[in-house]
Amino acid sequence: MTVTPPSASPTADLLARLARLLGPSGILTAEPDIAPYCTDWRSLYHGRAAAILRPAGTAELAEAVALCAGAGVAMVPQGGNTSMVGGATPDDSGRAIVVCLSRMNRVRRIDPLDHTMEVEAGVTLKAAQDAAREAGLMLPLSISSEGSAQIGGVLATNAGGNNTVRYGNARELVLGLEVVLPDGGVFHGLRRLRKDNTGYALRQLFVGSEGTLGFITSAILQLQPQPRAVEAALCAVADAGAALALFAAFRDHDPALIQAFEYMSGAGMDLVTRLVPGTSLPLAEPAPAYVLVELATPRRDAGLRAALEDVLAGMFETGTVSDAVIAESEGQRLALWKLREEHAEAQRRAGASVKNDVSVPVSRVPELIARATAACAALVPGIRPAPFGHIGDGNIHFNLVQPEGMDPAAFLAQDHRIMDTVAAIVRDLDGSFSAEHGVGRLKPYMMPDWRGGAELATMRRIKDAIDPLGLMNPGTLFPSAG
Ligand code: 2HG
Ligand code: ZN
Repeated sequence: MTVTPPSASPTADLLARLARLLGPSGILTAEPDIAPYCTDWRSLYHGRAAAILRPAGTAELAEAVALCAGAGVAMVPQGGNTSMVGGATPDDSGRAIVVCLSRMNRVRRIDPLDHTMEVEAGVTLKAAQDAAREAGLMLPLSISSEGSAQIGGVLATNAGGNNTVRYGNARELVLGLEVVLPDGGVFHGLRRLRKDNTGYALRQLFVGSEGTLGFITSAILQLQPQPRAVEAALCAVADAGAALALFAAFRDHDPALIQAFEYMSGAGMDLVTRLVPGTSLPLAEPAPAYVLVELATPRRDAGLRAALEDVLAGMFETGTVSDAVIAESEGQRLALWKLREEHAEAQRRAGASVKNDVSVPVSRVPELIARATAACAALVPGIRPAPFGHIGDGNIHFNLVQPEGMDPAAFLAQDHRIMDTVAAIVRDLDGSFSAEHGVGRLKPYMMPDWRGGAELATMRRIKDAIDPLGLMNPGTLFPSAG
């Protein structure tokens, strides 16, 4: 194992050189300007930084990185700052420099024949989706934080989200990448080829690297045809087993139609409708669990509505679905999605929560939810499990909200106990301790146990080869002694 020396503090001379290079809008050094970049969305981590860099382009960034690397200064890439695992928050040493690419926010090109788009890292996912839609195409990546999350962060963390069941994770959408390496060199890989079999697929190293190997500055993304029809329904079910029976029925009918298949517990839905203004349950009564299913197709005359109604009618007959509402307008479809997408926000409003972004084989989700619910209730009396998520791909957010009235800090002090309890069950079910949120600062301690031996050692060797000084996003992904 290589032991990385601690990074250096930026000197006044380095900061002055960076200021000359980037200009007044390219660097922030005043404490109040820096503060928002030093806390994560969940307020779990409160770091410090010597400066925030906001370069205007790749060449500027490359020069700035070379200066920082030459001075041995650590760099923390930060996109929309929506990490669920503290992956973009600097440590509390105050020595690191946070680098944001939000000024690099152009959609450079959309090619309607190639079905590709070239985007800069600072474009929000929502803006990229909108640009694709305006060009008559679709960027099929959808996550709750898409209004703030930026392409650079979305790719660096290999985001998953609601459409993974059909199109895969962010990784599957990346044809080409441009990356500024930790020494300021630039990897020019903005190719838009479906076939390019020329050695290691380097771009895939950076996707999911969580900012530990370099800065993703722009990407070529694979687009899809825009759907000609979309239908969504919210269905009341008894439990995750019934949700999977419904999933199987839609898949039997036509697997190519399923755009999203999301699970929500009754407890999670209750928090949303109570705590998030502008939401209400569009069913006669609350249910133990819900499914939000979306069907979509680019085919003409595909009879999507009939498909949805047929499958639901069959499921009513077997009792798998007890109630359902089909969106009758785009407004209603968005209202159904709001009930799903506000789950994280509702849980934040409910107090402290411990998140377990886990995956298991789809068939084992019911067992995961049943066992983890019982185990956590035994561990912390009054704990409020509110599992939800992407059941169609096996990724459940097994989140637990603190007991009513408990001190949030006292609850969070037990986070490892709770996470380890859930993780033990996930492991028993052949799953993963992080399905889509990554490892960040929250979960490196789990890496030796889960990815130890040759796997972690190989990751370490790759890290050492590309970032030998250990300057990129220190404290994330890798355990300190691993
Ligand atoms: C989602 O699916 C996000 O909404 C956030 O991945 C999940 O709050 C969470 O744990
Ligand atoms: Zn999710």
